[in-house]
Amino acid sequence: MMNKNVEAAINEQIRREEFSSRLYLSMAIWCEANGFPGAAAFLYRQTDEERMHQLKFVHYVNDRGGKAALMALDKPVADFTSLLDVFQQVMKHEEYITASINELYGVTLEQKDYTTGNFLQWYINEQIEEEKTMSTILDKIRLVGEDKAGMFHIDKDLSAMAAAAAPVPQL
Ligand code: OFO
Repeated sequence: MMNKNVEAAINEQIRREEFSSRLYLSMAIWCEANGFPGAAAFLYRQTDEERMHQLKFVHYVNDRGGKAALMALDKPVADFTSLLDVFQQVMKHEEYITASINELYGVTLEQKDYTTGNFLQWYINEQIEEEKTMSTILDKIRLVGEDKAGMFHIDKDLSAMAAAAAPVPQL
């Protein structure tokens, strides 16, 4: 049987991952409507990634004899001032998710649930990768500033990144 405190903390994380998926969907919609099809493709893929993160937790809880639970979600922000604004918010959100995964890891240590702590290593590594990717994108956007041609190239880059990325695993 799963430790109840760990189960509750993972269910909270399930909510955060599900919200991440919605937030990136909202950003993808804005990008698509504002002339950034590459950024939109990149963020639509991130939406699927986050759903996969959510499902991975759902299956883990259920497989260990617990019960995954869904919660109400907030309405994500829908308006952005620029592509820079979008990716600044992505970065801020990923930092928040990293902190929440670390907090969850802390709960598993407190509860001496080392099996779940071990399972969380995958998420810890995933966050390192995601923060790195987002910070690279953000650096590029900052570099071109308001330059329209530069922006066009960044959007093309994001499109290529989305096309080259491995398919999101179906869990
Ligand atoms: Fe699941 O939050 Fe980053 O990815």
